[in-house]
Amino acid sequence: MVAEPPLPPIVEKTIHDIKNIKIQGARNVAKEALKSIQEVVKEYDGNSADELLSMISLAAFRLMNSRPTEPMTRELLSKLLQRVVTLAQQPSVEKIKKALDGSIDEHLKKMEESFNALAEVGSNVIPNNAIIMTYCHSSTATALIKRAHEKGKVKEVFSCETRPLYQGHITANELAEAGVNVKTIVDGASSSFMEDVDIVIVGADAIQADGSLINKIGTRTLAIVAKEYNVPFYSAAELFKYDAQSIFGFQERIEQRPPEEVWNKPPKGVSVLNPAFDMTPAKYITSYITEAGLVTPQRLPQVFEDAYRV
Ligand code: RUB
Repeated sequence: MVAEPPLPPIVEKTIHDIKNIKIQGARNVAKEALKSIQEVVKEYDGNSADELLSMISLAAFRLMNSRPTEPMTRELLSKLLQRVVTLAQQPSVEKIKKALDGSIDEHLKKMEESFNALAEVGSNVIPNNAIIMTYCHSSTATALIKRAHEKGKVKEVFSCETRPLYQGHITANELAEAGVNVKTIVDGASSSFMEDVDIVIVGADAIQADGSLINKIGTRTLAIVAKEYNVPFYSAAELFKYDAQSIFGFQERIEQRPPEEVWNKPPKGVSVLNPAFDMTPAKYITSYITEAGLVTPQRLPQVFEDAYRV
């Protein structure tokens, strides 16, 4: 087997942090992946256009595969790779660096704009004096809850702790720091509190062509419980969460994580399964909250196509 050339240390570190969930949430993964490539571009002090472009391509491919269930990272890095291809005939290293740096800045700026637009739409969806339930840590969901809080609309938030890695603690911390009244509950308690809840808001890792949502394991359970209690269930998702390959019948691959995260030393005869995500069918989702407004699961593929496949 031929050994792959080494990656720049910043890219190695970013991949390591993504795999270990130090960098978590689809949006942060995509953003940090882009930023690490930008740093490589900025720090390149060689004089070979070929060397620079192959280094960036390899880094992008490896980052894309750092976690399997991340279409936003795949989509944004693919766009960057398309830019790399257009620069292949460009002999000037400085011009390539400027073009890639500019292209990454542009992606990061667009991400920020859509994030803000989505937070505004989402804050309008939240009713006055709302009791909200959320799950895991989604920077998108927390952004819109914080925006609604600034408008004085949030009474309290139930934050499910989210086994096995407790990303719900990040959510609770972040919301408490913003002054939101937040209560942490164990995942199994969601149905005990659901009848008090006005609205459930979760994030999204991927949305498939049939409108289904892929998000942290346990999201589907929460959606089923919400339906039982007639509580609207929203997913806050930038359109880039849409898996454009799913229209061709490809199913998003669910990441399987190390069993030790669940039980470090299980007794003999016990095996541990640790899927990172699950799939919530479209019928449980009231609507996606996107930068283009509220989009029902059925309409999402078309809205994505209209926005990004010019
Ligand atoms: C995080 C998770 C989040 C989505 C959306 O899982 O499921 O809901 O990634 O996050 P993990 P965001 O902790 O395993 O990455 O809204 O920040 O993109």
